[in-house]
Amino acid sequence: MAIEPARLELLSALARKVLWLSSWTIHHANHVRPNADGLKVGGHQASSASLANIMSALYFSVLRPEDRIAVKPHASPVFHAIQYLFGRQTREKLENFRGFKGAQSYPSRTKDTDDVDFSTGSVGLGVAQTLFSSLVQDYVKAHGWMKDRPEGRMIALVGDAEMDEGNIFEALAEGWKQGLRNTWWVVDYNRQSLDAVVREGLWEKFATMFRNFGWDVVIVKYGSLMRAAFAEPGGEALRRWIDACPNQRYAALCFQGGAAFRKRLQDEIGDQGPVSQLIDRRSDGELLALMSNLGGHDMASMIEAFESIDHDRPVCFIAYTIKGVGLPFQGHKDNHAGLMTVAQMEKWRAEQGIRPGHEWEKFEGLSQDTEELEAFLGSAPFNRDDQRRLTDDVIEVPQQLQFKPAAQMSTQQGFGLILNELARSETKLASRIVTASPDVTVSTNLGAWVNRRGLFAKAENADLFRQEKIPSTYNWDFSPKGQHIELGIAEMNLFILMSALGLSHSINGTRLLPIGTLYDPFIERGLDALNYACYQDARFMVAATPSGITLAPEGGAHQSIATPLIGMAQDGLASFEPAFVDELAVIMGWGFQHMQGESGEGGSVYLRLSTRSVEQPQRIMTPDLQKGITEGAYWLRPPGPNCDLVIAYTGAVAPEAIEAVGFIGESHRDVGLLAITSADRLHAAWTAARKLRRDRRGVAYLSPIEKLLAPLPRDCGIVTAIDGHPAALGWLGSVRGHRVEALGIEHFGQTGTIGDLYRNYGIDANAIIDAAETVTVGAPVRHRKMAV
Ligand SMILES: Cc1ncc(C[n+]2csc(CCOP(=O)(O)OP(=O)(O)O)c2C)c(N)n1
Ligand SMILES: [Mg+2]
Repeated sequence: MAIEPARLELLSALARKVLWLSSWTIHHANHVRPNADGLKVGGHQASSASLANIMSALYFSVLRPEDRIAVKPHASPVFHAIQYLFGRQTREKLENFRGFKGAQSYPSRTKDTDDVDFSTGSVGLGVAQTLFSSLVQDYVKAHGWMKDRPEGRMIALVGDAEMDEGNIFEALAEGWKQGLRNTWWVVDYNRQSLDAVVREGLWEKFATMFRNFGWDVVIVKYGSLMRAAFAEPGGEALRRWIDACPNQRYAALCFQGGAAFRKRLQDEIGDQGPVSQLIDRRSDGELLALMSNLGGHDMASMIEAFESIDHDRPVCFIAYTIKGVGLPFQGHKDNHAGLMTVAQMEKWRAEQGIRPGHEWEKFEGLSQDTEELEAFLGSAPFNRDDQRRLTDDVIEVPQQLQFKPAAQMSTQQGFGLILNELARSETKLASRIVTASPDVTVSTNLGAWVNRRGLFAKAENADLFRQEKIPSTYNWDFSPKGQHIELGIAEMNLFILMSALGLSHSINGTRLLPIGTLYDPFIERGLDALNYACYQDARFMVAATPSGITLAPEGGAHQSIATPLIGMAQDGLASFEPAFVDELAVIMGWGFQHMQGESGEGGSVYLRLSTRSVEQPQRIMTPDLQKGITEGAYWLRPPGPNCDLVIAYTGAVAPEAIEAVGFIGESHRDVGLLAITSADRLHAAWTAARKLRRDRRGVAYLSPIEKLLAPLPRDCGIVTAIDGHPAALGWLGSVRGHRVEALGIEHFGQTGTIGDLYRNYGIDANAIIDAAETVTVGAPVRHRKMAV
């Protein structure tokens, strides 16, 4: 369907404006804005220019309000320029591009103010996020929560070198398994990465792969000028030459200009009558315009390509582009961080009829009528709804989550029991929980939940073993009402799915409470995706189990050391490591609320759990105890007035800490036992309290850990113990200046019984006793635990 000439003219004019504004934004930040450091802030003019036309086509004509877009990191200035033209971005923020509180270097859902759908920056993640967001939309629709909202298309603008990131392929395979729809990936095929020119022929392989996974592949190679030239006599020879020209050569010629193209064409095609005439008819400028008129830079070609899609299957558009198109360094392999000089910018400004001092004016230099342009922008389908960011009510969480108690249990088992009780209940909370796991559903104790709530798939698929009456503990029925999403083993996919599910309230207007389970060490496998999920303020709960060396015989290779520190350091993630199941129930209840908290207050939750079965305390869960558990610590045995030793422990080593206190108690009367459920929350509140006291002198507010340690005498020693890196608790000594011996794990990899390993790495009861002696002045401890 041919596009109307008047509309084409307006769109092309706006695309030129977007290229100008995005380049000017970067130029301004580097050459105009006073910069006390004297440093260039950069901004990737070439990388941005590549997408100016494609994104203009999308935003000004193709997109609808329900569509959600992940923009390639370096196209951030293009995104902001488009929002500026729409009236959603301020000139102030553009002038302050890459500055403090200015428009962000890479599109940021949380830090930008102009309606970024997905934060990008770490290449590959935004791309996969669109795929998982589409699956989440299907999930919401299948559960009957879309109401009358139309389905959105999830669209990623992808750099061609971005496709080197493995997580994209992991997502692609998962998407195929789940029957992906409504997803468009638009590849900016400029054949350049950061350092280099993209390997010849790689994209043919990719195109085949996409088709194999059921995607429609649309290649937009030639612009309309090119297509018109191909129709002229000799045009076919020109097309053959273009097709045969290697990436690097084409890029170099685009940089060198029309005269270089002419010489090359003459040398290689020779004097062949019609094609020579075709070339000779054009000036150097016209020839360059023709040769750089690749599909991605041609408005008519892009609009046609987008509008030709009449199905909801996933589509990969491969749009040929030139990196830095229209700028003096177009096509140069070193252009990635290249900036136009002041002189080059001056020349380009004048060529476009933009008067000095009028650079920010929306329609400066355009010949079209201003009112017509404004009206056109105002009527863009993308702007039909006032509010693209949606929301949903907060879901009520009961005061106490139930579980069937047992005298001996592990926290992992407790997690399964708590979810089982939730699965039995007919609450809104239970209906909005979605679980997912990368092939460790059963081994992380989600089995009972899945048995009751079923697996999610768009089509019913009964468990064949059950149909055949073969006994099995697990019911593996798939249906559109199922509430568990079973993933393949890729942990990156788990975290990107958590990110997509955890933004559903904002994207689909339906709040979901996602819970992902995985083995604790594999958090590191998906860490960047976890980081980005938190960065976009997605809300989810991760149960990571088993953890530490406590998983002992299951394999040295699966032991995790660093995760308690990751949990502390990860912004937007509250981390807990309970020892007992009643603590876990309190933490999960708090977690479901925290996941629904306002932006800046709420966040996601990480539970570091264990398979070690430990004796459970028989106690009443008082409000005070609940408070201690969620704030991060409480006294399991409070210190007296003459306390000279505190044992502070976290998680699975609770029995060793309790045992050590028993032995030590024979010679030291006054020993405190501090149960730490969240080093992360304690540390965060302590930091915040110090800041508050610095900022508002005279404020006497103490954080929970300061209050807990306040009664201890100055010469009291503290021994900390955790099945993880000792630094996770070692900081406790800085709170009030107590001496600390921090026990934990710094090496891993050996199998054995829990007893063997605790002894070997020094977190058993005797190690705690030895450490206690080094921090106390009193009599030595007489008894040790006998080796068994
Ligand atoms: C995970 C990750 N690794 C490295 C980078 C640094 N980086 C930014 S862009 C880029 C290459 C971009 O090439 P391409 O995707 O082709 O985009 P283009 O600049 O050509 O538009 C690299 C390596 C990054 N942002 N994220
Ligand atoms: Mg590229």
